[in-house]
Amino acid sequence: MPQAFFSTDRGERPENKGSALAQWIAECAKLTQPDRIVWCDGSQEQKRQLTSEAVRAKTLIPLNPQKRPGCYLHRSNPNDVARTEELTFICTPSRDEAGPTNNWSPPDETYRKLSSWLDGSMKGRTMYVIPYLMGPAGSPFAKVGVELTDSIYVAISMQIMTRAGHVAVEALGENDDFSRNLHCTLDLDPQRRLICHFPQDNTVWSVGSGYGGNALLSKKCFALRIASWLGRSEGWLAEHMLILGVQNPQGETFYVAAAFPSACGKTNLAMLTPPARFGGWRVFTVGEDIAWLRIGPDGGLWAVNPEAGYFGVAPGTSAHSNPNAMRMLAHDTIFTNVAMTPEGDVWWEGIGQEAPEGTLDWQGRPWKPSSGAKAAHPNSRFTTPMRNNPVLSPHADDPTGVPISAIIFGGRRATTVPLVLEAVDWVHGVFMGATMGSETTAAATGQVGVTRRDPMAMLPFCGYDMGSYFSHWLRTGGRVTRPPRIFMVNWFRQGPDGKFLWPGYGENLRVLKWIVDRTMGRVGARSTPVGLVPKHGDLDLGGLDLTADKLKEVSRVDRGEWKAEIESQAAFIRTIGATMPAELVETHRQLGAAIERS
Ligand code: GTP
Ligand code: SPV
Ligand code: MN
Repeated sequence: MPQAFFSTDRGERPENKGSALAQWIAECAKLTQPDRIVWCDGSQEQKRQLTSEAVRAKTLIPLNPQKRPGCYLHRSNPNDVARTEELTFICTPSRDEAGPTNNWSPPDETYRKLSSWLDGSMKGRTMYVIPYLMGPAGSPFAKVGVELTDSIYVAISMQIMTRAGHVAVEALGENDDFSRNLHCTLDLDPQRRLICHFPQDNTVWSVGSGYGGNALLSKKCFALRIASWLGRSEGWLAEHMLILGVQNPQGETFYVAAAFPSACGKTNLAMLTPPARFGGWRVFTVGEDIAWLRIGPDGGLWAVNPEAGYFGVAPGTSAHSNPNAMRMLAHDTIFTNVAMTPEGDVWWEGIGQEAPEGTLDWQGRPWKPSSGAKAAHPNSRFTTPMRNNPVLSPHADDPTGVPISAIIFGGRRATTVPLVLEAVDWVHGVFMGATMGSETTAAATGQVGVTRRDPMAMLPFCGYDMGSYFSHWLRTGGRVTRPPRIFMVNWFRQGPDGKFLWPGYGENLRVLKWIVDRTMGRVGARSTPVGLVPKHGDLDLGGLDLTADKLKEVSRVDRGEWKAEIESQAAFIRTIGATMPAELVETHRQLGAAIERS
């Protein structure tokens, strides 16, 4: 029998034993039979307690407190290092509701199968109850979720990633409208690993994994897959987007939301440091992974970041590429699967200096540069509160969100897609997002570097039929009276030597400047068959070491490459099938014809 008591410093627990929350927790405890139930109240005191417990259990390794105060290293099971898209399911009554791009399984059968795996699964373990609020307290955007987990790493991480504990219980009140997230690591056997979403029940059951988007259920599972479903019926959008504020030397601030696939540059763009030449410019982060967008009373699109922390990619982060991130990671951060130096500091590829002798790799084994293998896992990450970000926007906690002037889509493309393109109107912009491609990365298991269609960077995260999702975007365009302009960018085009042509990172501000100037009608553009591009001289490239040849190559719209792109888009449109909106099929036809004519 589970010893179902709530242990906490403050004795906090659902006041009403008969509440939907208390009942659901009791049901899950009856199934999983934990020895102990710990109610997470979100207090610093409890976080300290849990952290010491995790250190005793060797789940967290304290880093050198002189070099990284309040920082810890976690090493995940080597078989459990990234999201597993092939084990992620949308469980709707019919397959059509999940659509052709999602794995589907029927709800009843899936509940039965997972219940058999979960039966007694927390015996000898603690079940942590984490009530969390997504979005600023008091915001019309905000939603409550509750995650039950047997992982202390997940429990601690959730307190960084979300507004957890008391604030969420307060927001829920006597309401029964909360996302029910049950997570159990079982024995971390990939054969018994499944991440299942039941959108009709606002429920997620995740078993057999303890890492990232598989386990922090507030993130991809609730804030994207389930929330996209809720957004469709409630008339808003849940997107895989960063939100940034860019301030010009005149002191005007513009807000931009950008969707790039996993490990394609959201965190980096969201906290960009402008190049020296752009002294009067500043960038502020509202969000770096997820945006919830609603039409405001002014007819414009408004956005909040539902999260309160960042789960960001470590490799490639340096004082050069992202100085704000390096400052942010100096304290109170959990690092997962990075390398550790003999002095108890962290190290990863691209951190900006050589690894000292005696560095241990992400699995804790002695490592040498000559060993050929990476010291940090390519999907190694940091978990850090947004409060640590030195350029956090003063509006990050604003219940009304921020007004969006531009939406940017972008992928990782070695060829074809130029540095920046502007859509001629909303439908064209939705088409650009819907048909975009990107090369796969280490953020999910599977082959890296394969170009696939990743519509709006939501291929792994849309909780329902993709064609219906495109229609929702088109409908939103019909309702928004002051629509943001839509753009497409590509920081990742390569030269014949396989090197990136565009310097990226802080220099991306040059493109952002053109984008915000376009939204204000302060700069012109040139038409190409695939969209609008900067006129010669309009992109400020002063002080940049970029040859004319490279600039030409990074901006080139190549007829042959685009003919291949059109073919690949056509194949994708066929996959979507009958729910693909006719407007987008027609846009594709027109694009094909324009390229033929060019
Ligand atoms: P997720 O957290 O997986 O959603 O990733 P993300 O979209 O936030 O990507 P992130 O900013 O963490 O960047 C992923 C990788 O791309 C890192 O290794 C970065 O160093 C690299 N990167 C980011 N921006 C640029 C850029 O402008 N140019 C180049 N060449 N690389 C970049
Ligand atoms: C992504 O893969 O897009 C991430 C990391 O942001 S995870 O939380 O694992 O989904
Ligand atoms: Mn992401």
